[in-house]
Amino acid sequence: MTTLDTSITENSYVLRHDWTLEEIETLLEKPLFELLWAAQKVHRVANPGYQVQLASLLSVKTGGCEEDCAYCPQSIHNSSDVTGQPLLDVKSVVESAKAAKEAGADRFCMGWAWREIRDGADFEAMLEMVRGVRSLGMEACVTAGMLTYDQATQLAKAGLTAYNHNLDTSPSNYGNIISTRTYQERLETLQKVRSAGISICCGGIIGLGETVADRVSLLQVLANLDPHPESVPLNALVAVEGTPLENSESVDPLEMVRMVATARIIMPKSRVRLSAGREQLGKEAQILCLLAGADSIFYGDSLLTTSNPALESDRELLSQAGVQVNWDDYENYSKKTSS
Ligand code: SAM
Ligand code: DTB
Ligand code: SF4
Repeated sequence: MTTLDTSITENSYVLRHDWTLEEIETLLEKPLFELLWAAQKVHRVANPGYQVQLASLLSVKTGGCEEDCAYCPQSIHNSSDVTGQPLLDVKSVVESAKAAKEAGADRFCMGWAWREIRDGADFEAMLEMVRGVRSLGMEACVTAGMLTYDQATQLAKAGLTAYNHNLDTSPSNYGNIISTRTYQERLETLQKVRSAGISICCGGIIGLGETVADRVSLLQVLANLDPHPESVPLNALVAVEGTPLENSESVDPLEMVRMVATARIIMPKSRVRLSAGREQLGKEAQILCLLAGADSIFYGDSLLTTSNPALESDRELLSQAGVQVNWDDYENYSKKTSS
């Protein structure tokens, strides 16, 4: 029996960091039902009693970004650049986090359309926002581009739970999507975050025109990080007008199901987040993703600059799927406001 067979046929899971491309491709291309069954077995053993975590997103600094990511409406290189948006202040960000908590979110993710963090008033405000979100008893995640080790340490001291920094696609496809930074720079930032003691949120996007081999290669880089990223967001491209990818063919929803299931098997204990592009997936495919081991969604009417399913329709989706969610804050708040 090969290592691959033993990782997924027994009622146990293994944390490995030596996944080969062949092993990952074999999983990704398995007959769908076999893949789903293998992913479910791993998920139930690795994460008994798991709940689906609701994370809300807020764009603190929108648009005007110097990087040239081909998928992103916030890049100055794309004609969709969302300009003229002032930076949000600490009070309004913490208020949004409170509202997200009352709607049922456990985690609050804040985004800055920056190439890198620079020291100064905006960074001090970021630290204050992190402290504010943490004081609500929520997990706090920041995504703001590259940073120095010293900045990572200050974020850790402020109580930051996780830093989101995606690898997006395979090393060999990266240059086709972004030319203003390298894969190596991404990996170095992740290393700084990790050594400061902050957990890593790192994933990618499908639908960028990549091949199956690119997806396999992205998954291999993620799974061979040691330890695995604690959080792995999987996005389906939201094709935004004015970006070079605006006319990309839409992703077959089952491709996302396969990505989620494979990620679950090779990174058994990581939180796999079904991220951007849920509106295009449809209800049934989202439920299949939850079945395949996705254990988080972005919850809230908007992502950073694009829309996301409405809160009410997500509550219905989660209830129809029959998954466990920690609704304590939502229920307490609803009781308080209705009495
Ligand atoms: N500037 C920071 C950075 O790039 O790390 C943070 C913000 S950036 C918007 C966060 C992530 O959102 C990107 O790495 C990418 O994976 C995802 N993203 C951005 N635009 C997207 C789109 N149109 N469709 C799907 N995912 C997208
Ligand atoms: C991630 O992987 N996806 C989220 C979060 N991390 C920051 C962002 C999705 C952005 C989708 C496009 C937009 O709304 O601008
Ligand atoms: Fe800037 Fe991030 Fe958008 Fe790239 S993905 S253009 S780095 S905001």
